[in-house]
Amino acid sequence: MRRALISVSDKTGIVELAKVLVKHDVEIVSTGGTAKLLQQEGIPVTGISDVTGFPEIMDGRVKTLHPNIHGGLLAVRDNEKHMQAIEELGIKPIDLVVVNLYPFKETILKPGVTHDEAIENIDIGGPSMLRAAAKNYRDVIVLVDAVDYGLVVESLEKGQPISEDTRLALSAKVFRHTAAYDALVAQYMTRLTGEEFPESVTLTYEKEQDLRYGENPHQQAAFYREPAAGADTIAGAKQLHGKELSYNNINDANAALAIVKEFAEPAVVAIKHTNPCGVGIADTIHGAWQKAYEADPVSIFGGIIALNRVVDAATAQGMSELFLEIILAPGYEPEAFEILARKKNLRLMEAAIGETSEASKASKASSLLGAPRTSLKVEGGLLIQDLDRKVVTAEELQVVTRRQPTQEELKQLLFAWKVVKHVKSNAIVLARENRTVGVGAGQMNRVGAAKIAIEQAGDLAKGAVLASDAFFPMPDTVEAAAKAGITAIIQPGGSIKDNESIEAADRTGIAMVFTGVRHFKH
Ligand code: 93A
Repeated sequence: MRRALISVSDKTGIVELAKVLVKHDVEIVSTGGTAKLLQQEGIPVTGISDVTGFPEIMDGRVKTLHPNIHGGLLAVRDNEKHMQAIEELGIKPIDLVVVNLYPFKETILKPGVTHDEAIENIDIGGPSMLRAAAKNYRDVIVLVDAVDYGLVVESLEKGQPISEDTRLALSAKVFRHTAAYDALVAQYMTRLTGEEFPESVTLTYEKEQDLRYGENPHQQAAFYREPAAGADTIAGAKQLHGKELSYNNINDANAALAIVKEFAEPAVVAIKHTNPCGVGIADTIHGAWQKAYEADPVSIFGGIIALNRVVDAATAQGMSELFLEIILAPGYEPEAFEILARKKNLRLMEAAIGETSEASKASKASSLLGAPRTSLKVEGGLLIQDLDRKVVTAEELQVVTRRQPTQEELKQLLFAWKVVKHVKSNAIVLARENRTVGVGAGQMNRVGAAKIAIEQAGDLAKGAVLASDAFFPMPDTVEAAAKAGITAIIQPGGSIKDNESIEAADRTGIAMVFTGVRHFKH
């Protein structure tokens, strides 16, 4: 390390760092205010103008924006042409950049701040240097955060070079920092234009469309998509026909997609208010449709349907007899499309789901940007978490009752478990013969959700299985299930009163299995 460029607005820790650099014979190049501070501390500094051959002009708007700086930052050290070019022009390599930016955020948060002040605090030269050094991270160490100064101090004191991994981490940190900095500038500027949702204009989202309204007509809304949204996501799905999508449509279709993607076999999901009202699986898509429909012929009215196979004519015919909002499928046979497209408003969508899926390709593309996440906006903040993609297999189940589930019960339990994961908590799903027969969603107590599901199943509750998204705090749900004639239960387990639920199951001949996994969805 021969030469460092230091240009900081926040001067915390800079003198200490500079002293160590000088001790190890590193030349320091610095801008106006920073150079002044270092010189006051008796630290030898080369002024930026001595390097650029230009004075800092226009109140500092142009001080480091010069090839003598950027050449020194961007030259790749083992590229002969690069090194020859800078040498011929008398440009010296810069090995360390320490920059933090004009305090834009602090400025716009100041009471009574003027627009001119805000504008003056948009840093141009600083991000340019940071980004140049971060791009060339193999050759240049870049520090944007005083917390990291110690890395350089330690490296110099111990005579150990900074590893490539650390350089990469420092580079990534810089790009995150400059991206966030620019996002805030973008938000500030956008707000001034009077456009809606400036807070959504972040670096990672692109506006897809304004929506007529939000959840309710008095709420304004818009839809933004991630640039790399996969073809198996609602943002990546294509609308082929029908009325414009609404806010609730998009939300519901998203929920429908998430469930139908759980299944490898032909599956159909009907959604109402983001909860499944009917899910069916079968050997054919038409069979699956019939099961999903029969699951709850009342609630499906106005529903959103997702299918994981190309829609055939028979299925299209069945669906066309109902009022539906959206159909989402990997494709439509021509005749099926013709039948459905007769309905002017029915939204027909294509997404890469199921066998014919582009999903693997799409998810590979998005995996470059990390694991899929989900977020929930709270007032003043954002909660972010991994998408719940946990899958439980038969081998992972722990039978806790005297009676083992039969093969058929086991199959239905695993089916119900896949569905209950997507139902709002407290959630109870009853299933039999490869379809749901009762869904209790979003209740404030678990037994309440069970009662709703049982009531909906009616006579079909007898002989059905039950899935619960979380453990039973007391044995009342098992008792209600037994009374209704339910024969098997799947639940996470883990309550301090598990034994009371197990006893109730044993007493009534129910087979119960624990997953060890909870699927809250709020
Ligand atoms: O006005 S700038 O965008 N133009 C520049 O060329 C430039 N170079 C460095 N701002 C520029 N800087 C910024 O000045 C740095 O990012 C740092 O925040 C600040 C340090 O200035 P000083 O050393 O005069 O306190």
